[in-house]
Amino acid sequence: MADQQKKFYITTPIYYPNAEPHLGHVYTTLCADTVARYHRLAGEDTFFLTGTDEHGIKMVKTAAAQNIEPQQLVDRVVKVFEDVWKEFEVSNDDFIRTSSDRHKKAVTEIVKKLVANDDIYLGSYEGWYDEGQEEFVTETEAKANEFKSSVTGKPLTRYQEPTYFFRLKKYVPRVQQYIEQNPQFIQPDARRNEVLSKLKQGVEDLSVSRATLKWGIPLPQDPGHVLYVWIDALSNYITALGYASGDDSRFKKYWPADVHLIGKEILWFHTVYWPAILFSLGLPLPKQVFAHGWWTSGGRKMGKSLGNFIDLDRLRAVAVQHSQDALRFYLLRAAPFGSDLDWTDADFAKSYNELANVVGNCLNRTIKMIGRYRDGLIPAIGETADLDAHLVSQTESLGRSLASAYEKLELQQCAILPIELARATNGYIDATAPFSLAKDPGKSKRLDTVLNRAAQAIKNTLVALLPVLPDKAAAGLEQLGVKIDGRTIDDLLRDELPAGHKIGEGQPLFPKIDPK
Ligand code: ME8
Repeated sequence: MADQQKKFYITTPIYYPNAEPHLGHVYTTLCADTVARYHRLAGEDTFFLTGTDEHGIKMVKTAAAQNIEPQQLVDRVVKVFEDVWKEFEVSNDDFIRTSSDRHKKAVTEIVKKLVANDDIYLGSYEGWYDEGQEEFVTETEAKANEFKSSVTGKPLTRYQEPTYFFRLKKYVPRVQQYIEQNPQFIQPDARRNEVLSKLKQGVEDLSVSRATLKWGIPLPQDPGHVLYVWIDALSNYITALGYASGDDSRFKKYWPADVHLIGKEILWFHTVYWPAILFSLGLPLPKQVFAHGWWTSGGRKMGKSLGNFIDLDRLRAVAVQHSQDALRFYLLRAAPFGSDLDWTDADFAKSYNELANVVGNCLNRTIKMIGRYRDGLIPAIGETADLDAHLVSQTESLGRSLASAYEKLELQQCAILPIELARATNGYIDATAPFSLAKDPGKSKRLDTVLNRAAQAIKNTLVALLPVLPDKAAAGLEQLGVKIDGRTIDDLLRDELPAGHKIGEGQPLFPKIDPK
């Protein structure tokens, strides 16, 4: 009997629809998209989720400033998010909105379960509140940051009100033990240490409701309160799968998530609150929470007033001028995955030139030579030489090194490894000099081998780039006459272009851009 198909479930944060998506949102979403595309191409049953986090005071305030209801605001901005993901060819399988009925119903059931476990109780809270982060901060933390948000720098607000609490403290020892015993749970490692040391400083129970707010999910046991807000938001990862609904077949198939991909500022919520909630629900924890770094622009925090904000219009302009795939490549290429990143036009140009001069050039010269010297037909291997061995082994091992890079979410490597093969192929072509071989009829068998090896190598480069450059890599493969036809990445890498295979016309994949 065939092995059961492996499944893979990846999520992005659900974004606040109080403003249009910008570079940060596009980054996380395209990174997750690349990983999802890889796992799909590997033949796994893949589920990729994104969505929007629509409750909370931020939405209420933004709506009030625009003289509209929160629902009108989120309906408008969520549409922008959905359209943008289509425009950027994001391959998400679902889009969860926290204001949707399916989410609200399931969250109500989740809260009932937490209440039934005696994990939610009524208390009263007075404290410093960070509105940007939607969390209370301790007195010590507030003082240390001069009563300003440690993340946004905005002044903290003083709140006192009756509120329901979730018994976070009760679960802390289990959460801590889980993190210690499962090194893969929080990645990168440095982030894991941050969470562990913060846990050791002590944790309070979590305020999870507001009596002063209407915009949110009413608590089933006390509808005068709405849920606020991390239980609502974090639950999206299971409500989207149909948990606590009539049909939980997707939940049974895909949970636990393989990766929650997030920015580093929301790591604490995903690795302390979320596990505690899941423990209370008696559910398994996600296999990994990966926190990536933050983008700055031109060396400074992005800001609308600073004029360095990489907004949608800017991203669209880049995509129109250089292609969406060039943008995708730059985002992955810019820094090791997990580190902070800085957007500069000079770096973008460098990364574009790498695509053009290494991959585009390798494909183009290989296709041209096979057209000119062999009428566009892949020649059979003829005379071999020592020089071939290195390229052959690099061509064959790419699949393994790529699998390991995706396994460890080394996304920069996922972009670079295929490029390195194209670079080696260019070196091989330079060293074997097919143009001189072609002049000597006695070297015809040697030329056969060189052309064959170069074609197999650029074919594998393009196959390996499919998750990173979905359009350009497919276009390049089409030029080589390769049909993807639902084959897996392993098949596509392993199946050589056979002797006699007809390749197509060469077209520059990454045209040179005139400097303006
Ligand atoms: O935090 N660099 O939503 P959000 C890199 N709704 N990534 C960035 C970024 C930057 N400069 N700015 C934003 C929320 N991001 C909550 C999440 S999840 C259950 C609830 C990305 O709209 C990054 O992924 O503020 C970050 O975690 C996310 O956008 C925050 O989006």
